[in-house]
Amino acid sequence: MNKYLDIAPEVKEALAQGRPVVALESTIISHGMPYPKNVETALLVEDTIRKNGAVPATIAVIGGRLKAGLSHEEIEYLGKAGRDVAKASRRDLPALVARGADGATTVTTTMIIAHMAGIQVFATGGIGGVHRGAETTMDISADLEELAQTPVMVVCAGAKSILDLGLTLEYLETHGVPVIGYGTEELPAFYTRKSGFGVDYRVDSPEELAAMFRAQRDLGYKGGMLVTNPIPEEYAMDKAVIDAAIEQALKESVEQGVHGKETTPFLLARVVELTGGDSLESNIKLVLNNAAVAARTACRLCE
Ligand code: PSU
Ligand code: MN
Repeated sequence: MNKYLDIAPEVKEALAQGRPVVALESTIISHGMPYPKNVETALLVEDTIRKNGAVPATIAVIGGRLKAGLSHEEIEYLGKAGRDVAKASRRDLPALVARGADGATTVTTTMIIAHMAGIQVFATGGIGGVHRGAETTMDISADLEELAQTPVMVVCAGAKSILDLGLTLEYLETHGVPVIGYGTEELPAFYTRKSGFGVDYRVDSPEELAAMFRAQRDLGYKGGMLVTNPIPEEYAMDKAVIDAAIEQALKESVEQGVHGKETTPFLLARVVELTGGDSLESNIKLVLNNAAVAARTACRLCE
């Protein structure tokens, strides 16, 4: 085991016994949602994983230790600290570890630490991708590169249209990452069920997802798999409302010169403010929906 890694006792025991475990990220807690909804959601997601037969392992960096499985107190701390906690991507782990610092893990670093711990399935809300205007800014999330090189299944609700979804799919294709639609042929766009872009394969059950992931491992691929699970119909947002909020947030980010790692948290927070919290409720529901699919798939993978 990596000398910087701490696996929570419950997670360690489940892994040793070959029982299902699902990883969860912490940037969604500290940078993706406001306090206290973020903490409530994080705990609710853990409950959902348990109700669906798996053990949750929320991942973060605390005091320079890579943590797979957090206590309620640690989740509360990350939620309360919010954007004061460093958003930790791949490039940040060496500094955080060396300095004994804290970090909220993105999809990228959650995949890295999950894989170190031996966890194969990870549930979140949305992934990072190719940003709109990337042809000049070169802002492409490290999440895509990680999906190309780390063997973890990431279950999400697609990507927000703060990104260029077409270019994000092109990037994933180039890097050999299978994009699966769960019960859909169309890539979901996070708040809405449709994006206008197709996925590579549609699957309709956790069994099928487990079979594809197993085949990917058996083929010796190094990378992971992206499962996109549409938000339940009743919680989906009106496309015109969410598109207008995203356009406004993007416009402000350009005007204010927001760039680098700040871009995504800025856009996420502005969209929540501009939609008066409706988008936050949708966000919570879709994460819970993804947690259930991830947990059921992790169960099938253990059979
Ligand atoms: N997109 C969302 N919600 C999120 C994120 C992205 O809809 O919470 C977070 C995730 O942690 C993701 C990270 O890994 O932002 C991507 O940041 P960047 O675009 O800077 O790579
Ligand atoms: Mn970026």
